[in-house]
Amino acid sequence: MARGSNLGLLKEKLAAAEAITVLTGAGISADSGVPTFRGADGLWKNFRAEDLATPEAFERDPRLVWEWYNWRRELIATKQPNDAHKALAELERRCPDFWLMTQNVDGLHRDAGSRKLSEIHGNIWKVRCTGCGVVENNRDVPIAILPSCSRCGSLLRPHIVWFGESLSPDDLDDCSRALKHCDVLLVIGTSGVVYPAAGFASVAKEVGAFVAEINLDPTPQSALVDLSLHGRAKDLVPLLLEPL
Ligand code: BV8
Ligand code: ZN
Repeated sequence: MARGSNLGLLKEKLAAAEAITVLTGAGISADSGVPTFRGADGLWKNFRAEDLATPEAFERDPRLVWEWYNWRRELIATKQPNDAHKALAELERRCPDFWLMTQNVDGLHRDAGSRKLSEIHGNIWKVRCTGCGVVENNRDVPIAILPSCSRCGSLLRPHIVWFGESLSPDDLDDCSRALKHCDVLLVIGTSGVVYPAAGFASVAKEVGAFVAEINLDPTPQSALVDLSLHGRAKDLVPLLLEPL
């Protein structure tokens, strides 16, 4: 089907939907200048996830891991939400039953005004104490390495879900609820390979939701979804808000 008719169909489905759920990945922030993970210039081309984004890596070399996060903090601090982030914040305002699940840790959805939001892999602007577990906002750029907890003195870590770690039970509950009762699931700018988020489209399909993907390229999820729109998120997502 041509893009025009696909776009029209998706707009009709959104207009008729009572509940809309959205899953985003690094592709939506690529248009703001934040690097993706698996693209040609993706972070995992130059860095090994095992060396930087696992609890074992942090135990082995917390300084190296913090240096990598400081580099990303410096980069993300200069970035702004783009038209796709803003359009999703507007969709939330228009749809009373809305939930946004993001794998991104950059905080740009919140900066754009989204509030009905699960940041399922955490947030780069939060730190967590490895001793007492307290979570605090921290926007220092760069953060002083090695940072320590003001309450108990233990080492602080990024409040980010690394490979091999479980997502928060509250986030999983919120996502499960949003997936199991939505009429439409939009999957935007994710390669769809990291679990559990990679399984979200199947959950929504099983309950009969209409599932649409917006991505530059086909993904492993493309065969499963009802409709794919190919292009930049910042160009396509705002079109969903235009009148039918
Ligand atoms: C867990 C944090 C239970 C770092 C991240 C074998 C089989 C199945 C599963 C597993 C397995 N082995 C291990 C697992 C589990 C593992 C997993 O899924 N591994 C995969 C890789 C095989 N998952 C976990 O460990 C998760 N926890 O399962 O808990 C458990 C516990 C113990 C043991 C087992 C299980 C935890 C996952 C947390 C991962 N944390 N990183 C950080 O950010 O600091 S993952 C990393 O990938 C990022 O967080 C990122 O958000 C996420 C997903 O990537 P994407 O967002 O999709 O980005 P990507 O670059 O891949 O794709 C970008 C897309 O955008 C592309 O499709 C591109 O075409 C598109 N695009 C680009 N530009 C645009 C665009 N689209 C539109 N417009 C554009 N302009
Ligand atoms: Zn502490």
